[in-house]
Amino acid sequence: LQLGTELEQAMADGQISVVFQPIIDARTSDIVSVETLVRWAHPRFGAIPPDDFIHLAEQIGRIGPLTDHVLDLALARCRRWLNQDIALSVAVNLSARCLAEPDLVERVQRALRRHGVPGELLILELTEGSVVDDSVRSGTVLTDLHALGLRLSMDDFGTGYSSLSQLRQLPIDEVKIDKSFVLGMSTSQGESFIARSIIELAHNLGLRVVAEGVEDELTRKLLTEMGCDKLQGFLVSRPLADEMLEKWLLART
Ligand code: G
Ligand code: G
Ligand code: MN
Ligand code: NA
Repeated sequence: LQLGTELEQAMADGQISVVFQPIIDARTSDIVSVETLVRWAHPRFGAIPPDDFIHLAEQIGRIGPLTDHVLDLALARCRRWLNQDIALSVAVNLSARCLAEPDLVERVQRALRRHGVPGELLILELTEGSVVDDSVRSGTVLTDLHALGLRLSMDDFGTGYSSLSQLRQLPIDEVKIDKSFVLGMSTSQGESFIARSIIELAHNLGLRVVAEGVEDELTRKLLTEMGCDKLQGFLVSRPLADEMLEKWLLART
């Protein structure tokens, strides 16, 4: 919990940064978006993994400010790409807690305006756990976010409790097949079958599908044949710091 109290100062000091992992169109291999992943370079403890401090931020009620900070960094970059005529969508992860914050929609709207980024270029990644919550499902937060023009993506799909029929009732645009299934695809028929089923069902519901954790060529080939729309994983690229992403983009065009 000591760390938690340092979080605010860490944001002010620039210890909290983001990296971007490219996501490509499965058919054309064009880059279509990047996922923003937060990093904490602690002066004494070194790199602290997000899995550790995000949980902490939630516990001490500071996930809101952290999310705003990440959104701010992501949209600032997005604006700079726009200035260079690169219309790249940027995805930001939202923890379940964020959806319960009454001012979330307003904060997202203000952030888009502040950076002059159209909502169409923002993707918010939600976890399955957050949308099975009754208050989220019965409330208007997802519809209100969607009304800003942004897209909603269901992260880690297949590991939680949501069903595709629930997804149909919510304004969700795409699902991300959890990497635990994708990682096993080249060696296990069972995993491949799960991926195929998710893609078929999602397409029948009019949703796009992203596969994350694509690490090898065989998996890429299988997913593309299954009609998966977008691919993300170490085969395409690791998460990259801003300067490296620009080099990566240049090298591909
Ligand atoms: O690279 P990776 O170790 O970044 O991410 C580990 C986990 O942390 C993933 O589940 C990812 O979704 C989550 N994560 C990364 N960045 C953020 C963020 O900005 N907000 C939230 N809520 N989760 C994040
Ligand atoms: O939960 P979320 O999907 O937001 O987490 C993204 C996480 O997945 C990050 O920690 C990122 O570094 C990791 N990741 C991205 N691509 C790959 C991959 O190809 N293989 C593995 N093992 N992890 C990946
Ligand atoms: Mn994610
Ligand atoms: Na995921």
